[in-house]
Amino acid sequence: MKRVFSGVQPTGNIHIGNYLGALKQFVELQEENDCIYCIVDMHSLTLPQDPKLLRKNILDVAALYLAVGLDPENSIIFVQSDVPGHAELAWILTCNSYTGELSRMTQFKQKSKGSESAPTGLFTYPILMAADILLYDTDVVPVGNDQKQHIEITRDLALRVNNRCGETFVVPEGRFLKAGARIMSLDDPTSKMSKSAENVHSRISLLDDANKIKKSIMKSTTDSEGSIRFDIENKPGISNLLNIYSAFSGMDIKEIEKKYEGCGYGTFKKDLVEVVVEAISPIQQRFHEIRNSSELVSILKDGGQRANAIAEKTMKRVKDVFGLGI
Ligand code: AQP
Repeated sequence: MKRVFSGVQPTGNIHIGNYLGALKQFVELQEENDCIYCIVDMHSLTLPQDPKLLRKNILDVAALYLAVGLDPENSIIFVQSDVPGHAELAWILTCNSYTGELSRMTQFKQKSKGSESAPTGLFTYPILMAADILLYDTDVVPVGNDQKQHIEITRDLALRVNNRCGETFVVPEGRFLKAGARIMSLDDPTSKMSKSAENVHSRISLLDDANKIKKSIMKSTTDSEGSIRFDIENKPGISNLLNIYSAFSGMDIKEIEKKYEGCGYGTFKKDLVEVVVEAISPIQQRFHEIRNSSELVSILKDGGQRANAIAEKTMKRVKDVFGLGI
């Protein structure tokens, strides 16, 4: 049985990219693995947060975890800041990382936009993510394709410490979905769909109602060619919509191209609205039931205790290796 770890930031607007790139895989993996799923609230502090909204968003992500099908009997579901080992290990890893390797992270470059006043936490984000993963002796990390670089730096850090100090960490592997692994923005299909983009029609949030979904899909950027075929280079908008259609319907891209041969973009988009709404309605229904139940907080508390028990063992080992404490 393999140890699986992953997390989602409670920054609101969880979208279909987060679902297809991450949450859906979480559910698939829980039957045959020892899974730990975290709500990474400390990561969200890399950009300013409203404290009240952050609390609400933490519970929203927890309810979404359960609504998509995570089973707290099977998987450990918890909030990152409930386990002190994440911050402790992050500092030890920080001291074993290089500023050069962190400077190469594309997510940092994109989010900091070259500004000197970008928060330092944005720069060291990959180290906290490495700590999250290494703290639980993780074998497999299911994430979206956008996280490839961060998984690489986690592996580099684990190998570096193992080489310097002897076997300390399990070296994890990323698990990236092939089809539709990277869902792109609906208004700019050359950048990834994101929670923080200003335009609400650039994404489909998992909690959007049918009207909003319809508006966003119908408005989505395509091209003037008018034929429905997959071609990322020349037709990134239609290719992204085909990816979304395929991921939610289970149909092959080729099959979908055939089905819509000779049809206009309007017909295809209307059908896509139906496919998406049908797929996410049951998740929304479960979300609303769970979000208001008293069980939610006890599931997170229990998960925090179970996660802490594992983390404390790792931290004891790591502190011994580095000669920390007495
Ligand atoms: N567009 C995407 N396509 C596929 N997977 C995606 N993920 C994010 N965006 C896409 C995957 O979702 C998981 C959780 O993401 P996160 O909460 O850790 O943060 P993120 O990657 O920073 O997500 P966003 O949505 O892009 O938020 P902002 O706008 O705040 O940056 C990860 O596994 C990620 O790969």
